[in-house]
Amino acid sequence: MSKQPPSTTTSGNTTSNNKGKTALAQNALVDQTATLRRAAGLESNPAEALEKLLKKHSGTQQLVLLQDFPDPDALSSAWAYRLIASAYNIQCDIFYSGTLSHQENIALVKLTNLPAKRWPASAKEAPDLTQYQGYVLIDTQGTTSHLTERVEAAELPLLLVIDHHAIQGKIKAEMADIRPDTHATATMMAQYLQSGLIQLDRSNSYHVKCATALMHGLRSDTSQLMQASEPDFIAAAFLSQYYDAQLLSAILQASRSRRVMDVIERSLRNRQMQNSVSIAGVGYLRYEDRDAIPQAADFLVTEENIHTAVVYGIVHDEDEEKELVVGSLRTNKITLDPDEFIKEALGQDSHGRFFGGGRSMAGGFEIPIGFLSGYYENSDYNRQKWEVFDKQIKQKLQRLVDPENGVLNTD
Ligand SMILES: [Mn+2]
Repeated sequence: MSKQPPSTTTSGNTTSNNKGKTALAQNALVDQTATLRRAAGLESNPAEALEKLLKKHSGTQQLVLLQDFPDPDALSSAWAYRLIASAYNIQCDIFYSGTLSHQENIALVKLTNLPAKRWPASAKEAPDLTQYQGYVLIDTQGTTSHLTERVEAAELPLLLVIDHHAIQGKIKAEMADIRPDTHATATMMAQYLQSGLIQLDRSNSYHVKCATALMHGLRSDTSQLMQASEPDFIAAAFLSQYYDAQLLSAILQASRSRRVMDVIERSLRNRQMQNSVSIAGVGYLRYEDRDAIPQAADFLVTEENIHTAVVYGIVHDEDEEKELVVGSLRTNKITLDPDEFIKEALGQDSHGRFFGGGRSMAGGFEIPIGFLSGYYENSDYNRQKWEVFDKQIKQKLQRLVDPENGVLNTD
């Protein structure tokens, strides 16, 4: 994405370059999606294409990879895929590399017995990759998972991608169903279920739990259905025949931990507001508390006259002695594309990989600290390091928020 010219919104010119560019970018995306779907034989019927793929790979074992810090949409969608695949005699193991840090995710996995496992960093605890004939990406295109490198190194073929994020680049998969215009992967999975690939059964508690998880995933990716569109409502209506409302409410009642509350408090104290955008750096966090960042962003975006919030902090992993800047963006502004905003604000690393991206209304980023990593109790070094990163991220974000040069339409 190139630098945007100065905004022309003040002149009342509604056909500003910004809007033109966005429309162009969207057209390009639609074209790309169409090409991908055509290539995957999805033009007419994704369910048919998936059935063909499953039949072809019947009797095999597959690895299903999720983003490093999977959310309810990813977890539930992977489970639904596993359920469908098992009907075609395919066994799936679901893995992620980070942790489940949001209390609702932990509650979801515990209460439904959701079959996803952590793939730890140490090589000796890693699964034996020779048992799998291929891997599948759900709710990600691989750019948000550190596991893709490992399975690629083991030369496992990528069989299938089911995702609703903006297209992140070329994908070499046997089948790719990527729909950036859909709000949740859970919606896509509900459509696959509805098409009859398997028959859900209300008296089967495993099916009921999976439908409940999907309902949770669908709701959480659509702000409790407030940002849902027609296909999401239809998917929710389908799931409503099978899900357990009491179980869902138990999952939703998981309370915030004290450390999450502390991070929210820091974000409130540190927030800077400009042009209806609230930006807050929250300093250092432990790896397990990383999910406090999106929760703080969820909270800041509820303030009056604020349409977008960005919260970031330095997450340090004591086991691996590595540090990362982790950030989250939340917006209520329909015309703001989080994917475009994050990519434009933060740019790419030396390998040309973006530091993050997004879906509708939300986005996230991760910037490795590399050589500067290392956390020292109460040291000056920690403070200086934080100040440098804090300042640099603010500069980059504020450049876009600035009405003179920004890509944000402030009307
Ligand atoms: Mn999702």
